[in-house]
Amino acid sequence: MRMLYRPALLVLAIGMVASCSNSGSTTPSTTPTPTPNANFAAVHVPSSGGYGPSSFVPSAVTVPVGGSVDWSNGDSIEHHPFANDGSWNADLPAGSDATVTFNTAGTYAYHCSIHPTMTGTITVK
Ligand SMILES: [Cu+2]
Repeated sequence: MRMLYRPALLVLAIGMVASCSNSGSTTPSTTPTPTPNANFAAVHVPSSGGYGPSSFVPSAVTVPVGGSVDWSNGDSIEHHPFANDGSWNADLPAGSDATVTFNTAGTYAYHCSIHPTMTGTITVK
């Protein structure tokens, strides 16, 4: 019995040494930093925004040609970003997101078609 017992102890000891050296050489894991996406701009509609000119936050954003703007509606009612020139619009029910991609350079003033006093500007260049 004694001859069988010793090899088992030796295996256990080697295993402990191996796990110690492994943990000692492991580099600490880091949380990946989100890569800023220059092709994307986020606009938030807060609750109780007052439905005025500062209800789209931020009210002015810039994206490159081919970039997108994503509106997120944190309000409890629907909003509807709508280009003043009628070239695009975004359905934005309460609690939802909507994305519009801009493939033509220009400055696009917009408003909420439900609350026309909510205004903003998208610059595409
Ligand atoms: Cu609105």
